[in-house]
Amino acid sequence: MQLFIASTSPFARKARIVAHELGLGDRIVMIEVDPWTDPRLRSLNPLAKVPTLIRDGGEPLYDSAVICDYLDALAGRRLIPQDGERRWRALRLQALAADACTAAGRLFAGERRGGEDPMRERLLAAVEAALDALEREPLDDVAPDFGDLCAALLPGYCDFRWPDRDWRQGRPRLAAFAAAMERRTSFVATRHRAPKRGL
Ligand SMILES: N[C@@H](CCC(=O)N[C@@H](CS)C(=O)NCC(=O)O)C(=O)O
Repeated sequence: MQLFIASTSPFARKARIVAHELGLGDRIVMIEVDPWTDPRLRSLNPLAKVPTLIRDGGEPLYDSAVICDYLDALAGRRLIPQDGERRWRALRLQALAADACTAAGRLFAGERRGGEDPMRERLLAAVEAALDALEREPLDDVAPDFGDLCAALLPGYCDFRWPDRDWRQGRPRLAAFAAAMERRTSFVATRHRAPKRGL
């Protein structure tokens, strides 16, 4: 299988972390691209977004949550709880972290462009409220499921985009959780970084 990724993308990082946690890393070739310019991506995924998973003998899969669901099924259902309240918790945390990362990405892009961003206050409110919600959430850094893994993506992405902004202030439980998660092999191996030269 091939996974089209970008090193700056929290959605690609989610799929990579899940592959790693499931022990599927060796079966997936990572292809780092710039989704805005890569000539192959739109023919594989009409949205031209990362992550996109090319399966052996199947339609490409896209949207990080769908890719994670597929990988979890391939590995024998180990990370996404299949029923009960734990399932809704995991899917809710996935949705919270994904949309908050989308808001954070738009916020960052607006700051980089400069000038007035009419959406700034709303995006900032979404990121701050999501971090507050994660502070209140009982999160598991010992035997994390899909929801816990996703929850750790937002603090990691904030650290990458705004290394000088202290989201930890007033959020000691989330800070401790994020620190523990960033020590996991799957998180160390997928840490955000600037794109490779030429991308
Ligand atoms: N809902 C998608 C979001 C993926 C996404 O927005 N990826 C960004 C990188 S962080 C991208 O590829 N952007 C290129 C574009 O929007 O054209 C997912 O979860 O996979």
